[in-house]
Amino acid sequence: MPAPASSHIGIANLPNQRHRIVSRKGANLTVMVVGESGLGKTTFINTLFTTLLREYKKPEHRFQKQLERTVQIDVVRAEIEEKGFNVRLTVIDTPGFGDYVNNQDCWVPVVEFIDEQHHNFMMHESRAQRQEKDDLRVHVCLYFIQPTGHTLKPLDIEVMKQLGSRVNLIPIVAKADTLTPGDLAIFKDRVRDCLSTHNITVYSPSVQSDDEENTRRNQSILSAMPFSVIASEQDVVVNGEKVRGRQYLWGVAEVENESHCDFKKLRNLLIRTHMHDLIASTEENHYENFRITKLTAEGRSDDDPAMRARKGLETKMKEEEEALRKRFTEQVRMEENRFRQWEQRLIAERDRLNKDLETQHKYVKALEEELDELVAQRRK
Ligand SMILES: Nc1nc2c(ncn2[C@@H]2O[C@H](COP(=O)(O)OP(=O)(O)OP(=O)(O)O)[C@@H](O)[C@H]2O)c(=O)[nH]1
Ligand SMILES: [Mg+2]
Repeated sequence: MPAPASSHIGIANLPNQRHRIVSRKGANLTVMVVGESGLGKTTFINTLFTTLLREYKKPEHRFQKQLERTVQIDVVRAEIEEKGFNVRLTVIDTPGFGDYVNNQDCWVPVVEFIDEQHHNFMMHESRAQRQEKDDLRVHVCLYFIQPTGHTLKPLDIEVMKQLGSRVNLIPIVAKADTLTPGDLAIFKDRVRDCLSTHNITVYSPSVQSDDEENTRRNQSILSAMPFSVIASEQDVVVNGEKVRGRQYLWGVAEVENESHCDFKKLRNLLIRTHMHDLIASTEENHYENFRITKLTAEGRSDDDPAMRARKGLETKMKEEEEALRKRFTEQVRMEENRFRQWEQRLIAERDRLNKDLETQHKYVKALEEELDELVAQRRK
């Protein structure tokens, strides 16, 4: 039986989060969904919002008879509030990969989006006058995996490598209702093995609770990774109760039933148990890594005078190089002009000589004719 939507959220349900975020302003959490096309990313977002907010209304453009492919990055927002504690939840839906002969670089726009948010925030931070800014730095990226029953595809491995080094990455087994419980457990094991073989960094929380009960619960949540999910836009009736699920001839696959999938565990992790850690680790690790890499690449490091001196030297060298390049180009241009004039003089000279030759030719021909005539007269 699903719990009432409002009971999931709230200050009372934030046991192991540091209290810094539990301010009057509340918290902003940005979640991104990524993965192959048709794995149920958009359906998952709608399911998440509907199970969080009883009154959730889908954005206008999402009302369609049938879900269409997501064709551009789409931002969906909702504010969850209880007892003065607000979670402003932003979910970024991305177009699915696939259907192309070459999917090699299909992840580039997603990675660019993540980097761009870090970049925008960095620019905003460095301004003297900072106004309230729409901060879309991604706190957690849910990567949807096709429930093939085998293992990860090379494309999944490549994309997750890129994502894992930038954001808190959580792998998700999509459409869990299409695998039997036994096959799902084997598939999860294979995915875990594959992730560790390829050194893919997945989210692992840095918080250690003093409370033994919380630590045990955290461990049990994380051991469910990769989380299996079932998403659905429909309510179905189970034992006279309306629940979110997918109706089959054999029965119902329930979204919020923990023996059917890990949707509830995942939602708890995102909104309740690990929200603060996701936000803090994005700030402290991922954003910081981005900032340092960016500044170092630009040859600037806040506290390194040697780096500053190197940057000055590099700028000077660049200026000198530019001046040299200009001088060289100018010289080449002048030489070219000189050569062209000389070439033109040569052509004129050649034409004059050709004309002379022609005149001489005609003169010789006339003399020959005259000679022939004289010889003929003599014979007569
Ligand atoms: N069996 C099953 N089908 C699902 C599940 N979630 C979504 N679907 C169906 O899968 C189809 C594709 O769902 P979408 O949500 O559009 O998939 P998407 O990942 O957003 O696809 P793109 O926008 O193309 O990337 C729809 O027909 C959904 O009803 C699920 O958990 N199980
Ligand atoms: Mg979609």
